[in-house]
Amino acid sequence: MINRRKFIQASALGSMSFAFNKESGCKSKLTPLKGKPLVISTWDAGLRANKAAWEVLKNGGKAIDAVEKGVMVTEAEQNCCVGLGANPDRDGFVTLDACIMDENFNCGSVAFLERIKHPISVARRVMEKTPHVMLVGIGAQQFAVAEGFPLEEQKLSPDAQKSYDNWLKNSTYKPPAINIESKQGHGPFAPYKLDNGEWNHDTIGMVAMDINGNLSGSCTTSGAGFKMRGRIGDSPIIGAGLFVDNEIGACTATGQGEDVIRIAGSHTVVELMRQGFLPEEACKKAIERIVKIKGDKAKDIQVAFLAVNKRGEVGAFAIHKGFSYAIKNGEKEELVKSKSLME
Ligand code: SD4
Repeated sequence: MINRRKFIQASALGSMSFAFNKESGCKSKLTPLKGKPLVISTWDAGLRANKAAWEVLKNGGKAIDAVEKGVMVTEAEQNCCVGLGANPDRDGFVTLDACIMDENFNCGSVAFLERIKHPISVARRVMEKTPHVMLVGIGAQQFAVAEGFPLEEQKLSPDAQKSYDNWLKNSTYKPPAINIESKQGHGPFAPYKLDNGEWNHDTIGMVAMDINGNLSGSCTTSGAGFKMRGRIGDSPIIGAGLFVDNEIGACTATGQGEDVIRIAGSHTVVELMRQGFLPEEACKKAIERIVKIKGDKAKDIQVAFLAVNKRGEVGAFAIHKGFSYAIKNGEKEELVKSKSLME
């Protein structure tokens, strides 16, 4: 346990790019990792998204460009995951949420956006071309169209149609049990295998560090399948689904958005890293906080955090097993199974 005096010391020093090292008991500088870009992202689809991000990073490009280009790959796949081919809400409409944040606390977000293929790019335009952080619904769509994004016809992917038809048989509205591997099935709030053998998930969160050691992040989702119309999760909410503090680190979240919002999840993880916790420890502490709040109900929900600190150390933690993340840097490209509190 970090004591009060040390805690205050750590917080104060944190703002000067120092952090208290809990393990060694001495303060250490969080030296930016320069010259060694890296990208991490949630779930299996992150492997392909990372490749696109890497094309930007390896050529000395900026992290903000990498995280946009990276998740655009997943948005474009349209196979019942993220993007227009995803599971619809319970009224049959696909509604999309996304946000993006750079190394200078600039951020942009869209939510409840319909018929636009790349919500992440609209979020970036909100960041760069408006005085606002967040646009939603029809206003977000109007802005996108004014910015030249084509208005697509909604057409569910075959997987999403199958999934929705199946759900309509009972139309049970039961939000819990998002993304828990042991509750697989072709139903709401549960992942299932796509024809290519990959697990379907409706969100990708990505964080990258570029050659200059600068951090940025992105997060894009169709949200929970068969959600109430108008429901928005954590993914477009800065501080919940994504947070970047370029002096300390960055974090993204996936899983049951309501419970990520409740604790301002990604911001919490970054603040824990500021106190000196390593990324995995910080993610674990945030997960423990959610589990404490949820009590018995924690067995029905999945939440996972994925974080990187300014030194380029990466860590993740989930409530349940089954969460994996993709990592790519100059040396490796792999899918890593996250640790979890529950089996
Ligand atoms: C949400 N956090 O809308 C998203 C869902 C998610 O993998 O992450 N699914 O609550």
